[in-house]
Amino acid sequence: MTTPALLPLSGRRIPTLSPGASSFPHHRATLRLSEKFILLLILSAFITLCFGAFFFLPDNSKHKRFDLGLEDVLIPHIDAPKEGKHASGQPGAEGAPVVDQEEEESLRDKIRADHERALQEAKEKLRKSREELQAEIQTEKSKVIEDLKKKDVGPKPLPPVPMPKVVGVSDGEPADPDVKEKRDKIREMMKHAWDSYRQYGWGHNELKPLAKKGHSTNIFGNSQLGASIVDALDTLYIMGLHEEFKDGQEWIDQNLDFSVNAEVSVFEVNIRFIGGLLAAYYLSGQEMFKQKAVQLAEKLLPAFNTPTGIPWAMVNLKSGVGRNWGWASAGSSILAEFGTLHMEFVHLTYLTGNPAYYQKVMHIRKLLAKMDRPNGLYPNYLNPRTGRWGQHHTSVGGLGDSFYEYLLKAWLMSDKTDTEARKTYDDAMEAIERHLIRKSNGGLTFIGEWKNGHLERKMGHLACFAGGMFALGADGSPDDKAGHYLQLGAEIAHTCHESYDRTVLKLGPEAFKFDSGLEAVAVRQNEKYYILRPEVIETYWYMWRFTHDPKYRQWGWEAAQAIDKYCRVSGGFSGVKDVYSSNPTYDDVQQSFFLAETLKYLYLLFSSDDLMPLESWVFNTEAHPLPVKSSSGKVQTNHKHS
Ligand code: DMJ
Repeated sequence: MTTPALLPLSGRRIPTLSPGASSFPHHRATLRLSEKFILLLILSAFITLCFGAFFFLPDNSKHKRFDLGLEDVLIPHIDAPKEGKHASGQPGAEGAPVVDQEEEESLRDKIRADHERALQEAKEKLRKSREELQAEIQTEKSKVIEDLKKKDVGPKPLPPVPMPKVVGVSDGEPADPDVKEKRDKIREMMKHAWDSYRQYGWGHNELKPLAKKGHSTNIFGNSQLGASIVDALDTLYIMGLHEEFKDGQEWIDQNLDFSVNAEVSVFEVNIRFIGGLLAAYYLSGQEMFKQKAVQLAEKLLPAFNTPTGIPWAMVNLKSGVGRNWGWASAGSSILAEFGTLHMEFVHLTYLTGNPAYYQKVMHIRKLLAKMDRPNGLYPNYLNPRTGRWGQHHTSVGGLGDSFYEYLLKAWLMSDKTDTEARKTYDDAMEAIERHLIRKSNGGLTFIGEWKNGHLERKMGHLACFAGGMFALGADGSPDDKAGHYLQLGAEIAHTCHESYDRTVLKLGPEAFKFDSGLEAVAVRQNEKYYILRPEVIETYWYMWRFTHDPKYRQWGWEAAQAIDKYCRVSGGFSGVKDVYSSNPTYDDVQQSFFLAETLKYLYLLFSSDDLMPLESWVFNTEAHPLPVKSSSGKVQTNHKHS
């Protein structure tokens, strides 16, 4: 018998008959073929059925597991058989746990419902498009990464640096009971300012003492950074208001966050926040303040990314994008802003070991040293793109002031080793004396403003700080001119006192003239306001420390009384709009510098000199004390006053 040979699959199947089969009709062979096909079909249907049965019919073992699960769920119910639930009368049923059928059914229903819900969720997932699912997975992934990052990103560890022994933070209680009484009054004013802010403006930058709510300005980027808390901390500490200090410390620790989308003033944030935090750190020794100062300083660094390295006036804390004030001449940066970073940045490098801060401020100094100066004067405006001066305006008041102050203080803070800073200061003072300082017809020494080759005989309240600066810089001035500078300081103090004394409220105007018979009085309505500024009182304090002439305490007390009488309201202290009016209106702002500076200088004026001695501490332009650093770069730790 021959068997049909199988042809390659691609060929037709043609049976090859054995010789004995040659008589089979052709159609019979065809019939057999279709039978085979039908058989094959039946077979495959059967196999499919078996598979189906195997996979889809209920599985006993699964049932077993389900039952076990169910038993587990039921155990608590059957542990204690309930009355009437026994299969009474049945042998062996006595005491045996019997499950209520209804109860079992309800549990089964619950489990079924759970399964249904899970199935529904799975179906919904499957209905989503590939893109939607991918997006969901991506979101989940990023969330996990973010969570991990949050766990990892604690404050960067800072190198250990010697913490100075705090020098001269004594009680400073004056021996004279009358002076003590005055000092107590200043502390009470601070309490009123702080408590009011605590009650009505807590966490906001400043306070509206009449509206009794928070206040802010664009210098803080309209975000709630608690400027008054940071600015007030060291004053609270120096005054011994420790509960209040702790309260502020806690707020800073828990709430002060610089990862905010806020465009802030680099200068203001530096002098108020970095200065305030550093001073709080040095006074209290609390590491947290240092950490916060460094976190903030890192956010300011992108402001220096300009073609010249002269920083932008403003920087966005989140994006790092910088820009300048719209009102500044030809897109310029401001001398008093980019020139008032040195003290804080030197300390930042010391505390972090990161040279970037020091390099940035030294770069500014070097760049300025190379520039031509009209009449030896520094114009207030400098373009950070071109490195050229803007308008040739020079001022020791607004827009220029603290640049000169920081030259002198860089020298003092370096324990008088930064002689380059001292020389730059001396040269600047010489040019200022020659071109800006004059005596009025009535014999008052004033500092005018230089505008395009012309001297404007007007002095701003801000420029009154210079009396203190001249006194502070007297020792160490060239050609033994110490006496001359101390005298100049005294004359400026006198002029500024006159600007207060010639008003109705005995508070000084924002700017005053020495022209056409006018002597130290404001002319324009928009120069008659007093916004709780410190500069005149600051000068009284420095003059007091260097001369101990009682008139400075007297003048300081006059100012304190006037502030208490005309600026105090139930919700704090407010600026006034016209110091020449016996019925002034309020501006409804309690400035943060009132707590940082005005009240601090008043308190120090009525304290003994061993509180914050000037040989050991240098006050930044917001009155935040920073310790003197010796030539080795270390913060001074031992001092005769300690
Ligand atoms: C303070 O913020 C600082 O003293 C700054 O240097 C200029 N003046 C204000 C207060 O008047």
